[in-house]
Amino acid sequence: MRQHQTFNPKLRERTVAVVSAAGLLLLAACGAPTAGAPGGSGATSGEPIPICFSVAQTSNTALLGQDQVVGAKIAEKYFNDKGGVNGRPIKLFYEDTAGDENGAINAFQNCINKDKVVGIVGPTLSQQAFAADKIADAAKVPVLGPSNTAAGIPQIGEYVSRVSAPVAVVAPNAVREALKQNANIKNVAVAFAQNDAFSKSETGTFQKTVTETFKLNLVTVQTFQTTDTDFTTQATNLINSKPELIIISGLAADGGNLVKQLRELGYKGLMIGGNGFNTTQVFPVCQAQCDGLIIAQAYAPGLDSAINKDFIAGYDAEKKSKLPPQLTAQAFTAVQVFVDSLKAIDTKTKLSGMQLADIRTALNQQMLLGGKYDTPLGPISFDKEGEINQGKFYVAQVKMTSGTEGNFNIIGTY
Ligand code: 1QQ
Repeated sequence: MRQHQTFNPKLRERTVAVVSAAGLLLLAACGAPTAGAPGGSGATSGEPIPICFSVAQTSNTALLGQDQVVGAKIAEKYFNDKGGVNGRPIKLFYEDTAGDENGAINAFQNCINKDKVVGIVGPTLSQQAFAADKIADAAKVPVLGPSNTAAGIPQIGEYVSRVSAPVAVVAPNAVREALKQNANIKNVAVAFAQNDAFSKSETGTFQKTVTETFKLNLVTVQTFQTTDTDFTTQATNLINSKPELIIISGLAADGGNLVKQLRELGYKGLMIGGNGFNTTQVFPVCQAQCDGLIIAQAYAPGLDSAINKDFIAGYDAEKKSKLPPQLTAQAFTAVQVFVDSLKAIDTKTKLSGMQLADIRTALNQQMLLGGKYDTPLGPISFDKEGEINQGKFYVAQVKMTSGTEGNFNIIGTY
């Protein structure tokens, strides 16, 4: 029943899991015969395999979380229609984390103890991941971050991985594109949300890219809170520092408002928004003033692969658009990684004969084996710490099409 005991030093302490009450329950529930071919299409039968999808469905952070729920719903239907896990369906438990640390901790506890899931996809924010992931790690429940991009996430614990490439890899590309659009950029101003772990991590990357990689002048660093709505002071200070480029690391609501207020106060130069802007939900916030915003991304709808086309068809059926945003693609990918990994485990040792604790451990180990997953993000794998290996990245520029609607047009591929 135990698998791959020695391949990964991170996992070498693993011992055979004791038979827990939860494990017995799962075992008892899993006895039904299975149908459908591995990886193929077909009917599913038997007790569904429980997976938690735990992101922000309420609070300001739901501007980001709603995109993620869409991706999870598409994945749940798509993979179940294709035969689930070798014939057994999956069932996602949508536990709302809201926007703060306590919300994420409560949601994760529900996933682990109430829903008794094999793994958790979530939470939305790195700020929440640093609080909640260690609870799942201590319970030996694999967590797959769908959107946590701060430095240090996979290092939280051996059960923590992510499909969201880190800011250090993704963010610098936005500065490269800005310099292509204006070769005369010399002075750069930045602003970041100082109460948010991702924003602090991302601004560090941006500031280093500006000063060390491109030897530009960092003329001011302004701070704000993710709860702020009035940015008059920061916007005035940013404009007074006379930058040719302003870079903002915040979340959709606060960041979007800062962009809007900068334009309203007369700033005409280029602007980069970080990963917190990577949702179409930011468009109603900054409206016409979103236009021209440059944003680095880890997904492009144009990727030519069968799985990406299927994903886009699922998105189109749901949202009447062929341009899914990055957070939706990453959410789909996270569910896919769990499904593909569970299939691989089940092919070797039937899940129906395993204890819940052993399935959780095997699922974590399976991801860290270094195998490739063909996803809408392209082919990905994980390193031994659970960090994603991804080959291609993109930079988009916002084109507003009406008052509150717009698109992320891909302008660069890296
Ligand atoms: C993080 C992020 C968020 C902006 C994703 C929604 O990258 O918190 O790490």
